[in-house]
Amino acid sequence: MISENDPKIWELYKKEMARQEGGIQLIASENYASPDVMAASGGILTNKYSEGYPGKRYYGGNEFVDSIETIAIERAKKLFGAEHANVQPHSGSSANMAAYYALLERGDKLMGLSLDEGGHLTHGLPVNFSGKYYEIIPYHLNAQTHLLDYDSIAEIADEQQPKMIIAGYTMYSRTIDFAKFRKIADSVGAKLLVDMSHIAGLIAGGAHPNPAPYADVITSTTHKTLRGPRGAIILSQEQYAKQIDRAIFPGLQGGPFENQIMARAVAFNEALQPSFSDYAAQIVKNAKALASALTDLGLVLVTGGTDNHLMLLDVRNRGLTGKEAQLALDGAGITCNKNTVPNDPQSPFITSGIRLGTPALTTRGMKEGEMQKIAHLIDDVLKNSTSAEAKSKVKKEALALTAQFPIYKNLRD
Ligand code: DSN
Repeated sequence: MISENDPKIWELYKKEMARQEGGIQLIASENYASPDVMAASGGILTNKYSEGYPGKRYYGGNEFVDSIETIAIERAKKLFGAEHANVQPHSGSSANMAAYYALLERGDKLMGLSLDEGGHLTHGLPVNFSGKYYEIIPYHLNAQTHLLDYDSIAEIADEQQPKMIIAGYTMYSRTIDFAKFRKIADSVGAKLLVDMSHIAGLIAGGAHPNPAPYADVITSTTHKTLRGPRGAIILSQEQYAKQIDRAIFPGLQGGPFENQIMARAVAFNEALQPSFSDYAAQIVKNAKALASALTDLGLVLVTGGTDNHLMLLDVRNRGLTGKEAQLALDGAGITCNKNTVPNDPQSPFITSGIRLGTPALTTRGMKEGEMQKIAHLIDDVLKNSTSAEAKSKVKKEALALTAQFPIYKNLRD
């Protein structure tokens, strides 16, 4: 019992539990994993060493772990229609690192969307390993529409002849055309890597096109829209199976976290159920409802709306930076993250925008009606960001709203 043996930590854990239960959680990359997923993640598989792969381990006692990992692999393949799955990456960054390590040579040209326009650290930030070990060729969103500009991507690819092109983003609210990316990659003989971390749950539930028919390799975290435990997977065509597996182990990792792999298996099973498609569809409906309610209130959304689970709010017309907006919302029980907008004059630590996403609220059972209410709460805070009274009023309303949609009520105390 942590409460008795380590009360200091337990008190903080209880506060975090109350925060997750009582707050309006709009961080687009977070979700509420099921009790089954969390039980697996915190279970006895945490005790086991299993370097290697099912049937080929360096330690004894892996007969049951082998079966669990094999089930996780089979479920991942089925969920996304992939030829090969590696379920061992500890994180999305490890997964991307392994994919590059498997398919590129150091110094090769790697082409991805620049971070300040929606890319990821591992897609080529100069201070990240990706920016240090590979020659990064950034591509950009269209300066007017802020949409992916496939013609410009094709031109840059033609000029630069990259070895790999990355599709997949941390902040892009529109559908990605994987067929167009395949065509561009083929035109220059590049590999196509899709980092579907953000949209994996939408893809699993049929609410976004599946990259599997087009990509050479797909990487994904498992804890975002997919609603599994923290961690990642790599899917690939069979021809890359050996290279990918060797890149993860022994290339980059030692013992896999079999507790997390079991939790991934449980999450994949949940995502294979028909109800998960309803969940994925509702995430998108909720995002569209939130986007449209915010727009009606005079707030500005980059690209004017969303096709998926997230949106980017440019808060400059409220006289705020992204950092100020995030802080003000935090003070009112609404959690989101500051985010750069295209051509942001502010630094990534200040920013001019906030990113909002609906996966977690949708898991709670909220629907379009609640999104309307939440848009008003956000608007109230952004209009009165320095008023403690206004924030306290919104916080009470947020608590009342979330109380109607309990998430872990049976796990408390
Ligand atoms: N940190 C993740 C996100 O919030 O999008 C990306 O790794």
